Amino acid sequence: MQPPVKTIFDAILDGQHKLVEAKVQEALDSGIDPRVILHEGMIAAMAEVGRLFEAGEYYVPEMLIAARAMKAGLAVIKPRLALANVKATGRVAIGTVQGDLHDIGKNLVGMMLEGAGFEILDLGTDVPPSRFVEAVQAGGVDLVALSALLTTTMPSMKATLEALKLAGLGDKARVMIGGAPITDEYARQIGADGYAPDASRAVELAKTLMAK
Ligand code: B1M
Repeated sequence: MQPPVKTIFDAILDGQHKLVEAKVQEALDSGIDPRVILHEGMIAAMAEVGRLFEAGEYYVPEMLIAARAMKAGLAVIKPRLALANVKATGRVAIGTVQGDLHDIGKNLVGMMLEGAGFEILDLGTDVPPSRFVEAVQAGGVDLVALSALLTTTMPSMKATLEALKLAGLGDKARVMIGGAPITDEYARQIGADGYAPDASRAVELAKTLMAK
């Protein structure tokens, strides 16, 4: 790992949000590819936080301050992920499903979609199925994007799909899903229109679904 990227990785692990902000800016200014900073420095650090949590070395407070540091870095890198003057290719209602408070992956997917020209309606975290239904009912939503990070909240995705169908909106908007515990097989099982394992592939998937 290049030294500036390693500094960002370490600063996220330590939860030093001000340092992360400064170091991400410095790395961008020095010409390091934003994708390298994002994947090798920032996303890798969050995976390490998860490993330390599982190993009993980190607890929820450490996860929280690491998440705050990650978000500080994402805010700096966001303009570099977004392309200027791209014509909107569709409107996406995105949210983390009911019971789930993890929003970093969802935010990253939202940012990348925005960068690809999609208009984003961010419904936040812990979003009940009824809120997705309302968003589609209000009109103008082409895609519904559901994120879940907990195995225990995966069923909220199924509940959201069912609620959309029950409201007669099954054909109004396509539904894509993702998040660490989600698989292609699960997407098929619950009848989602597609699954993407990461933010870049979420953009590809969104474009494919829009073209259908
Ligand atoms: Co939590 N947490 N957490 N956590 N947390 C995980 C998810 C966990 C895997 C950690 C572990 O044990 N190793 C574990 C889940 C285990 C499981 O279900 N199998 C876990 C747990 C157990 C919990 C609590 C239950 C802990 C507790 O209270 N005892 C609790 C639950 C709270 C709740 O949601 N109700 C909890 C709480 C928290 C914090 C609040 C402290 C914090 C979240 C802060 C925040 O998000 N604002 C937190 C964090 C930070 C994590 C880890 C460490 C990091 C998550 C993250 O941000 N990753 C995580 C461990 C891990 O993931 N290895 C963990 C970085 C992010 C860029 O990746 O979100 O995976 P990710 O998103 C990726 C892809 O998944 C994909 O693209 C993104 C970019 O490439 N993607 C999509 C995501 N959504 C998508 C949607 C798409 C397409 C792709 O289309 C729509």
